Amino acid sequence: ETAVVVNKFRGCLVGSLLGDCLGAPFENESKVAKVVLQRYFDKMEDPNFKSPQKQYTDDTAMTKSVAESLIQHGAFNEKDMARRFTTEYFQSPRRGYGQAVVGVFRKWRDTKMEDVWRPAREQFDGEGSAGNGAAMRISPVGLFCYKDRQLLVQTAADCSKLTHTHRLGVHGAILQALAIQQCVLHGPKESIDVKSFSASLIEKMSEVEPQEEDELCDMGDEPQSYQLQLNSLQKLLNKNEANPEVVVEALGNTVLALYSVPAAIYCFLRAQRPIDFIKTDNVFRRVIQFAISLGGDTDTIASMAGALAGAHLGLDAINPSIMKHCEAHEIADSLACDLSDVTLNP
Ligand code: R7I
Ligand code: MG
Ligand code: MG
Ligand code: MG
Repeated sequence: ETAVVVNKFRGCLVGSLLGDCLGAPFENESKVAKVVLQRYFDKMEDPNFKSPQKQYTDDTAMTKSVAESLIQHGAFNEKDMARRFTTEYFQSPRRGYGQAVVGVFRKWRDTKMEDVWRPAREQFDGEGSAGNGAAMRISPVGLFCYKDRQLLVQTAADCSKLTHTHRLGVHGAILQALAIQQCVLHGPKESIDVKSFSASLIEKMSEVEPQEEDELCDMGDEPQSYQLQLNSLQKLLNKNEANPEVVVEALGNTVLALYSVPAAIYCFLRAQRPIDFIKTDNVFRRVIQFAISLGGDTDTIASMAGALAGAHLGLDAINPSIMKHCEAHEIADSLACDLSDVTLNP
């Protein structure tokens, strides 16, 4: 029981790292050629293939900070987490951070974090960022809070609001954390019932999203934005859709959380079954290869999808040759072990 959960934590953080590292070279390509991608993954799986390691990006840099902070304090600590984001950014600024979020790091540095929440609220003329930067780093929260949904929703919201206060940025992170939780609670060997998995997310998001039109923000905001996206996701599942263009048309593939978190969850769910243009029996590989095939924000969509696949299947399901091609895979694994320790033995 404990061993299973530890394996899932490790699969989740390593899976998130691999999606980021392997997806990063394709970021912002509007279309990724299926043949190129098949060959890329075949090479990565070949134990004799040598190449420089793929570097991780901001997605992993920030995920590491979230994990380290939770491990250190055994709880969410806003100032500590903000300090880690800032230190990490100024040590290694060229990891492909979003254009606006670096403004938050600078304000934290310049104001000595007098009010840790304020810089994020000031983003985009006071609207707050709706980018996927909160969702991309949320898997340690989904793991750490997996036993308590209320705590999970609250912690995901707090963690998001350090940099992203737009409702859609926050809710995207909550949705991804809820999906991580469902993967941890699900038996590793049992196949996922994709309909009940998505129905359960819709049900939970109905408790998170407002019921009525109060003050709506822009960027695709509606009272039940994520529930609407999840309804589209279910329609695609019913059609067993695997054509990247159709998936992108329905769910999006951009840097906005609303148009990338549901896409990542779709990739995870659809790739439980074979996909004709992806030749592999390895489900983890199929998930991230499918995610990258969508193009657009490939590192982030593959990272979020990879975190879900790893949290479902566990570390054992990830090909070690692929892992070795990714920078800092040992660090992700060791953080996952430490995080499982503070989570299971509080
Ligand atoms: O969300 P964020 O941390 O960026 C994460 C993305 C991932 O793909 C990473 O891999 C990395 O490449 O960046 O950073 P933000 O700067 O907060 O948001 C990202 C982008 O989303 C912004 O630069 C804007 O283009 C867009 N965006 C918005 N545009 C208009 N109005 C986010 N919020 C808004 C908004 O409210
Ligand atoms: Mg990135
Ligand atoms: Mg980018
Ligand atoms: Mg990205």
